[in-house]
Amino acid sequence: MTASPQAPAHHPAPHSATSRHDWSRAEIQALLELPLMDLLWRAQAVHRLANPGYRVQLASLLSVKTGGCEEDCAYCPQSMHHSSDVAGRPELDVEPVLARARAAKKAGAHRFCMGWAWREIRDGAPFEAMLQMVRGVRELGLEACVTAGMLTDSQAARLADAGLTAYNHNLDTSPEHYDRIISTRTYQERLETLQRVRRAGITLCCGGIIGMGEGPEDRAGLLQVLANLDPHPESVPINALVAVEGTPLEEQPPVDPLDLVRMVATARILMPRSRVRLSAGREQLSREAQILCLLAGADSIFYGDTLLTTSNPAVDADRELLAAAGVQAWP
Ligand code: SAM
Ligand code: DTB
Ligand code: SF4
Repeated sequence: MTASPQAPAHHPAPHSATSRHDWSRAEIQALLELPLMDLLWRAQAVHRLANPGYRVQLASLLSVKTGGCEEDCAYCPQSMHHSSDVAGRPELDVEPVLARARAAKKAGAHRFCMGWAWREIRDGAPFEAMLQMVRGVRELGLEACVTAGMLTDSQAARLADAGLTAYNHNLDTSPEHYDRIISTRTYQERLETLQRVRRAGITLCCGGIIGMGEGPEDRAGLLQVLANLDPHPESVPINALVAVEGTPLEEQPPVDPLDLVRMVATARILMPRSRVRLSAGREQLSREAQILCLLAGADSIFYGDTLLTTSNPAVDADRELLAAAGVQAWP
């Protein structure tokens, strides 16, 4: 199966929410800094047109290959450069991964995301296993997403043929702040990986993290690069840093939940038809702050007790959250 080169955006085109790809950084920073009530109002106007039911997609996440990664991403507990590295966990085989996918489907997930702590995909047995996992997840009727670092054109084509729905590769922060976070891979390399994924006809999941010591102009800068991609990434994960002990960012102060609300709302305005995924950091948010994020236009969450190596709210708590907000899981 080959994915269509022009994969449809998540939401149908609303009449008045046209997609732009020429946002200036100043315009975006002005949105981020609007009085909160005005920002929420604008985000809701866009969101209600694109997703009138405020439906939320549930995505389940599993780390297939954990730790021992060659990159030095300052936020990441899986880098071999940090004392936090959770090395020595065996890589999961195809069957246990598919068992987890079946369980996720039974629990109500709609997308199954699989992570590999790699700098890049290499050809060989682990890649063949990845393709089998993708085929198996698709056969269950779930969307399949992979995040595994950089890849070649031919690897992207083989993933597309296996039926991969989305490839996650984040820009993480602004081009200017990036060098303070990662030294082993350039921003340009990230953009090239995104282009390869697009060329293969796989949808893009691409976003970033707040709470890494960046300024307001960096948050606007990240959103500017994302919003000026044409087409927009179909899925935009917005993460709040989970400050893990043993990483260089372990002492970063927690993000103000309202800053996360502002990021989500601005992403929603800039990318009306994309799925905005409220990702890492939800455990640090109150129920009410999470509901504000849903109101601001987040329409997806990671669902399940763990992210890759850190914890996530319990499934029951998330069911209660959606019920309290009066929104339904998607579809
Ligand atoms: N190795 C692959 C890569 O970097 O492309 C895939 C896995 S990586 C863990 C996926 C994304 O998770 C990162 O790009 C980053 O945005 C996010 N992430 C990792 N650690 C995080 C943390 N401690 N807090 C918030 N987000 C995090
Ligand atoms: C994304 O942007 N966030 C997810 C997913 N894509 C792969 C990962 C969050 C990881 C949080 C830290 C951890 O659990 O290791
Ligand atoms: Fe490796 Fe990905 Fe973690 Fe960076 S974010 S250290 S590439 S696993």
